[in-house]
Amino acid sequence: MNYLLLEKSDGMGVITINRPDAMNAMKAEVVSELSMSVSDFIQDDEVGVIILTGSGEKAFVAGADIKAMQQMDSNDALDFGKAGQEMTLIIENSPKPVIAAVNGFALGGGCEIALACHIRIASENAVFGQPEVLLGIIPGWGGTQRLPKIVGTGNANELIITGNHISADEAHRIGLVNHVVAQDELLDSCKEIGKIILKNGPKAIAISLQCIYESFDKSIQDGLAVEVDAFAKLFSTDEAKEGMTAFVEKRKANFRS
Ligand code: CO8
Repeated sequence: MNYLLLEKSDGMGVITINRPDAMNAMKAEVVSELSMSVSDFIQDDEVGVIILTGSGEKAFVAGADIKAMQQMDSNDALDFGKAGQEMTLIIENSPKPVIAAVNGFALGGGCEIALACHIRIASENAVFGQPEVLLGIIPGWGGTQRLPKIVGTGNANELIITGNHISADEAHRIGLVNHVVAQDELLDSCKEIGKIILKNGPKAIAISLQCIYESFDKSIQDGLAVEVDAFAKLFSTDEAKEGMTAFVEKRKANFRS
């Protein structure tokens, strides 16, 4: 990998986007490396939780690479847009939770990558925004679709059509991030959440995420049908047997021996 740092320990895979001179901006190669690395961690039995962050202390990802986009025509933009959307779908559909450790600017495509993650933790200096309209373009990696679902239509409208930056605290207030922590505690905070998740049943985690995801485009009746079906199927897994037996036997469940 030329633009990513990869690290694996204690059941967690950490991906660091590493283009600090360009505020970790995403050019096509970075998009394809990120898609590949998330996919690899999804396949890796030693990894149960994925953490995604940016290198340095200033930026998570300051967006798609504007210098590369300046050279693109509509066909190039379509390819770049689709590759970035595919990357966000790989993250969002990961059966292993992906936690965004947002350590600075998360602008444009950077904010959209964070939106695709299952949990977002921000450092106090983090800054969020969808400033595409300042460039005469719009969010292209899911911002218009995921942001309103996470922060509500009014907040999404304002962020996208003003292009304003917001602080980590404001992002927390509108529900864009789960927690705000000191910058030097960011990775440890994400790993603490990761450790809690790793104690739980991996199939139950994956299926919970899938049911939540499916709620986006289903009526309440259809969504409940998906949920109860998944709920029932879990009863035939070793995981559910272990979890419920452990409770009855007053011991901790061991899901990942
Ligand atoms: N692309 C390319 N280079 C960047 C980017 C970027 N997005 N952001 C920062 N850089 C570069 C700067 O050009 C600069 O490089 P150099 O030293 O060679 O001039 C270096 O990083 C440091 O940046 P600054 O000097 O600007 O640092 P500041 O601390 O003054 O400012 C900011 C930091 C606020 C992050 C500022 O750099 C900025 O506003 N960056 C652009 C943010 C932005 O507009 N992002 C949205 C981009 S559009 C997008 O993401 C669309 C996603 C969907 C794509 C769909 C494809 C079709």
